[in-house]
Parts: sequence; structure tokens; C-alpha cells
Amino acid sequence: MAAKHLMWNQSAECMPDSKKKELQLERLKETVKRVYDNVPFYKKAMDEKGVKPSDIVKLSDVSKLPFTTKDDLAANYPFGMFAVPLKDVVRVHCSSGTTGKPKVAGYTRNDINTWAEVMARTLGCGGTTEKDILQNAYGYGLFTGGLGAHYGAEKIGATVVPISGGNTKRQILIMKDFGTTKLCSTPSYCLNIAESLREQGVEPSDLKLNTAFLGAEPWTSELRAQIEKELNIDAIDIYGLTEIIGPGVSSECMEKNGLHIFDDHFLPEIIDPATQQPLPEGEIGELVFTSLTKEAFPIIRYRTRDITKLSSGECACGRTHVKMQRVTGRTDDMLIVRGVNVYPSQVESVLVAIPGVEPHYQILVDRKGAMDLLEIWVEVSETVFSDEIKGLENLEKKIKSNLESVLQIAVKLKLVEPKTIQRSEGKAKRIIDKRTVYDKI
Ligand code: DLL
Repeated sequence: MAAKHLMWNQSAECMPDSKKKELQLERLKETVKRVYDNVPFYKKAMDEKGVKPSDIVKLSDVSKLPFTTKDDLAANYPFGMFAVPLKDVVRVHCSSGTTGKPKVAGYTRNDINTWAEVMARTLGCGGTTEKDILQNAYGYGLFTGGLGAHYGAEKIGATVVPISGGNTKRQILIMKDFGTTKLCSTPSYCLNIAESLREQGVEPSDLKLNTAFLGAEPWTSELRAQIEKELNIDAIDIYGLTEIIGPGVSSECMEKNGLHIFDDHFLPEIIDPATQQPLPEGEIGELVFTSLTKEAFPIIRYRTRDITKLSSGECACGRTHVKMQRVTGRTDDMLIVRGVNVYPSQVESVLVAIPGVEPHYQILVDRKGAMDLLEIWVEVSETVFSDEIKGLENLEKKIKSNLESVLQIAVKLKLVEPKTIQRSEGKAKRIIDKRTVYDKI
């Protein structure tokens, strides 16, 4: 694995800690001053907290600053959080918000360059070079995945195939004919592609694919193992969000042991979501980011709702960026069923560990009277499904008992035929919570 320690920007990625902290502080001060002077929301929020830009004298002073939440973005929709005039904004992207209005991100020309830089680092983490043919199956458009990966790959000089998501048959044709070496997609779409390859009798050895950059939704290490085995590739977890820049906030390296946060551009903190107090390194909580270099849409202490923990210290790859653990879920992704917290990732890790079960599942929550019901639909493989009833019953028992012991709650399980559950072409929709519908009536 010659590409193991390849880096796009070694001096930034391996910066000694003291130098990094100096740079972060300098950039934090600039950012805070810029938002105070240019974004009425921040002036008001800082005045209310009694904090002035000049109060930021050391890095830990970040905790004096107000948080930004998605409700704040909604209240300032669409362009109210921008710190530059619109004439300097060369691009906008959006992501769907739960309130119905999208969250809007703006970029200056410099922001686009910064984004390409952090995405080049991301793709470099998985060994991408100008010799690669990179098939970009993230959706192009308002979603940040497509153009984010595109600019990063072009910056490296790889040959980009901007195929976008969907049309799986064509994805496979191109993968074979063009000799694609790198794939960018969501993990669920990668699984979909792998399944179609299998159906078409295409073996991994018929392809030149060696690495996939998978992100935009939570996935488990068990699913990684399955994708890697099935496609005979390295699968790298990449993370980001529209509000911070898009993809390119953090990425795993080939060590696959935590994601390097590009912390010369994005300052991370972990807080207790209940008390909103910062937590010490190593503790699990909500990830919060302050942008350090963004011009159009700088953001202070943005509450991502993503749950993870941080760790510092040099990685075996040589990078010194602070690492975050794989995000297993969001605070608002967590289902509370009869008072018990349930994350889709728990369901996924149980299912992927059982032979004969496909990692395609749907979680349905409903309410009968005062009682919450948790139903999980699970797809089984063709061979298991056509097996005798006894075999199916045994499998059903096993899945149910494994799920119940992990989730600590009674589950109604339904085994369904292969291909029943809708395949994803982007972010998979795994939860149908009918209770919210009832609650609104
Ligand atoms: O999903 C940006 C992206 C594109 C990341 C392509 C990686 C690859 P949004 O649509 O704004 O942006 O969604 C952001 O998706 O807060 C997480 O909850 C989730 N998410 C993103 N990457 C990961 C990941 C893009 N690797 C939201 N693991 C974030 C778990 C992820 N969750």
C-alpha cells in the first residue's frame, strides 16, 4: 500500500501543536471580529452575552461566545448570516432543514478555494493522486457532496467523472469501461452499487476500484467491513455538513481509526447537549464547530447535533489534526421508544453481523393508544428466503433476540423478500416515525 502516507498538504496536516494553536487563535480572533462587525445576529448575540471581540485572548475563550443553532439559521433565512455583500458570494448550497426551509450556505471565491483544499486533503487521506479516475456519485446540485468532491478531486488533478447519484447501471458500465479507481458516494449508495455488481456477475477483479470515500450519513464499522470485503477496496469515512462547508470537515486516513478534523479551518468542541457545557477531551457529546477561515458564511459555535468524541495526539499516518470518532447518530436522529433511546446504527450493527441478512432495513415507529411500537423490517438474502420455513423461523428468532438484547426493548420483526426495501441513491431514509404525524393531529 504505497499510498498509505501520501498527503495533499503535509505542512498543514502535520503542523506541530503549538504552531497550530497559535494559528487557530489568530484566525479565531479575526473571525469573531468579522462576525461582530458584519453580521447583526452575532453582534446582538454577543452583546446579550456581554462578550466583545477583544475578550478573545486565548483559544479556550471560544466558550465565552454564543452558540449558533439551526433555528438561528432559519430565523435569518436565506442570506441573513452572510458576512459579505452578495456581490462577493459566488455560490450557494443548501441542505434540507427539519423546519421545511433549507439551510443556506454562501461561498466567496476564497471559500471555494478553501473547500477545494480541505476536500483535496480528504481525498489525499485515501491516497488519491493525479493518476486516479474518480467516479463522483454524490449528487450534484444544491447538495454539497457533488461539487465539494468535484473541486477537491480536480485540485489534486485526478480525472473526475461527474456522474452524480443514481442510474446504477450506468455507474457500473462506466466503472468497468473507464477503469474507475476511486468512488465517492454515500455508504448506502455504495451498497446499492455493490449489490448491482453482484447481480450482473461483475467480480471485484473485473474492476480497478481500490478506494471509496463514503459519508453524508451515519454508517457502522460492520458495514464498512462488508463493503470492503465485497468490493475488495478500502472504504474511508468522510464527514461534513453544509453549515460548516460541506464535505471536507474531517476524514479518516488509511489507519481507519478516527477522522482527522481539518482544525486549521474548523475549530471543534464537544459539549454536553443537556447543560451546553464544554466536555473534556475523550468524553462523548455533541460536536460544535467554529469556522476559522470562512468569509461569506462564518459560523460561531455551531451545534451540529452529531454525537462523537475527540482525541488529540499524532496518528500513525503522521497527521496531527485532532481526530473525531465516527459519528454514530445525531441527537435528533435518536428515537425514544417507550423511554428507551434507539439509534439506527445499533440496528445496523446487529443486522450486518448475521449471515443471510442484507444490510437493508427500515425502522417503523407507531403508537397504539399510549404504547409506542417499534417494528423493524429486514431483508433476507435470496437463498435464505427460498429456504424451508424452519430455517426462516430460526433466523427470525435469532435476529429478534439479538436486536432486543442490544436495544433493550421489544421489537416486532418482519423479514421481507429481497429487494422489498427501497434502495438509496443518496442519503438513505431508514426511519419512518408515524408518531409525529399523530402528535400533530
Ligand atoms: O452530508 C456533507 C457531506 C457530503 C458529507 C458528502 C460527506 C460526504 P448535509 O447534507 O448538510 O451535508 O448533512 C450533514 O450529515 O450533520 C451528519 O449528521 C451527517 N453526516 C455527514 N457525514 C457523515 C458521516 C453533508 N461520515 C449531516 N458519518 C451531518 C455520519 C454524517 N454522519
